[in-house]
Amino acid sequence: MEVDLRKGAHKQPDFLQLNTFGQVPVLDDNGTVIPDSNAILVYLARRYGGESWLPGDPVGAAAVQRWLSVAAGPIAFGPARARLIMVFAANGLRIEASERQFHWPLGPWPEALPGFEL
Ligand SMILES: N[C@@H](CCC(=O)N[C@@H](CS)C(=O)NCC(=O)O)C(=O)O
Repeated sequence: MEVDLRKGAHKQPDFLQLNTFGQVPVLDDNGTVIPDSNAILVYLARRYGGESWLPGDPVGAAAVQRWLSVAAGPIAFGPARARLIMVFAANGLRIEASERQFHWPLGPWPEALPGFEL
């Protein structure tokens, strides 16, 4: 389903029924509705993947969760927010703060995370 963010379709009642936060993405998998990118990834891994997609053992599960947290934290508040400001001219957000965070996730520290490969 297409959602025209520029026209505010994500804030209309029909979309808010799918995601009360009025945000994309939302997955509709044959009637199973899952909002939130990380929740979607967990759903898809459990529904269609196997242990290699989302391990059940403590260390493997923690490694996956760590990457999901990176996506929801520094990536979301750095490059993703910078894009929001530049592409959608989002008001009330400061480009300087996002630019600062844009650079540090791309620095040397990702190599310390399990499963990091370039
Ligand atoms: N935690 C959410 C964040 C989603 C998000 O920020 N989506 C942005 C587009 S990438 C959005 O819909 N922004 C519109 C708004 O917040 O009003 C996720 O990971 O799915």
